[in-house]
Amino acid sequence: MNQNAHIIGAATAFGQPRLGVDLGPDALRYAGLTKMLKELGLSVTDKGNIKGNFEVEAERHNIKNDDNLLNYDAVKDFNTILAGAVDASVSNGAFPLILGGDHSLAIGSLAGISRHYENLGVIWYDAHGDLNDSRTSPSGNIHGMPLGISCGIGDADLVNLYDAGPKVKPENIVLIGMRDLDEGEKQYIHDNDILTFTMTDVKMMGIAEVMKQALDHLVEKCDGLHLSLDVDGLDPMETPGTGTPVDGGLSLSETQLAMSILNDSDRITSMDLVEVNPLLDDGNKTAGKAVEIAASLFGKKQL
Ligand code: 6HN
Ligand code: MN
Ligand code: MN
Ligand code: MN
Repeated sequence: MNQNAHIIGAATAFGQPRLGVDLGPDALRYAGLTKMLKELGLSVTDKGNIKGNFEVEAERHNIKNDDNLLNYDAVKDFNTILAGAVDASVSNGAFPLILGGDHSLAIGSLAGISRHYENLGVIWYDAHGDLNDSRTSPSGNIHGMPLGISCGIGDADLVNLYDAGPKVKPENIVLIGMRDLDEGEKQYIHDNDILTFTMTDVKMMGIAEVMKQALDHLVEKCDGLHLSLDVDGLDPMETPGTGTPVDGGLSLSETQLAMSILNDSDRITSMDLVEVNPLLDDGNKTAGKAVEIAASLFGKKQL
C-alpha cells in the first residue's frame, strides 16, 4: 500500500441533525492516529481540518430545503472544498485518509478521488447503504445519501459536484455489514445488482470469505479501491459513539480481520473513516477502536 498518508479532517455535522460528529477528526487524533501510523512506518502529513465555521454551522444547522434535504447548501459548499483537498492529495501521490465527520463527506471524497480513476471500486462498510435520495429518504439527512449521489441518483447539483456526472458505477461497489436498509435502497440494490453482504451473510459465511468475494468482485476491473468505513458498521457495544447505531453489527476482531485481508491485497488507495461522535461516546472508546481499525488496514500485525 501507499506509505505516504495525508490525513484530511472532514469536520462536518451538516449531513445529519446531531452536533458533535464534527469533532470526530480531533477525537481520532487524540486517540493516537498519527503516532500509530508513524509507528507502522508510514510517512504522515496531517492536512488539518476542513470545517464549517461553527457560528455559521450552529445558525445554518437543521434547515431543510424544499426537497426536504437537511442543510443542503452547507453540505454542498463543504463537499466542494473537501473534493478539492482530496484531489490535491491524490495528485501529490498520497493516500488520502479522510476523517469524519458524518458520512455526507463521501460525496466530496469520492468526487475528489474518482477523477483519478476510470473504474473506482468502493467498499462500503456500514450498517446502512447510504443509497437514498430525497424521495426514498425517511429523514432528509444527506448522510444517508452519499453513495446514491455518487452513483448519480438524487439532487443534480450534488450529483454534479466537482465534476459533472456520476463518480462510481454500481457494479464497482460492494456493501458489507448491511442491516438497516430503507425500502428504496433495497430496490436500488436489486435493480442495479450491487454485490451486498448483509450481517446475516457475514455470520453465515464468515468475514474472511466475505472479504475474499468482495476483492474477487473488484480487483480485476478496478484501477483504484476506496474503502468507506462507517463506525456504525460495528456493533454499538464496540463503537457506541455514533449517531445512528444499529444492533447486531460486526465486532472489532472481525473488522480487524477484514482490514488485514485488505492490507494483504495491497489494493486500497484511499479511505473514509467516519461517523465518530465523541459527544455520544463512552470516553473516547469509539475513536480508539477506529484507530485500531486503521492500524490493521495499514498492516499492524498481531504477531
Ligand atoms: N449513515 N437510512 C437512514 C436515513 O436516514 O437515510 C439512516 C442513514 C444513516 C447514515 O450511515 O451514514
Ligand atoms: Mn472517474
Ligand atoms: Mn451507517
Ligand atoms: Mn454511513
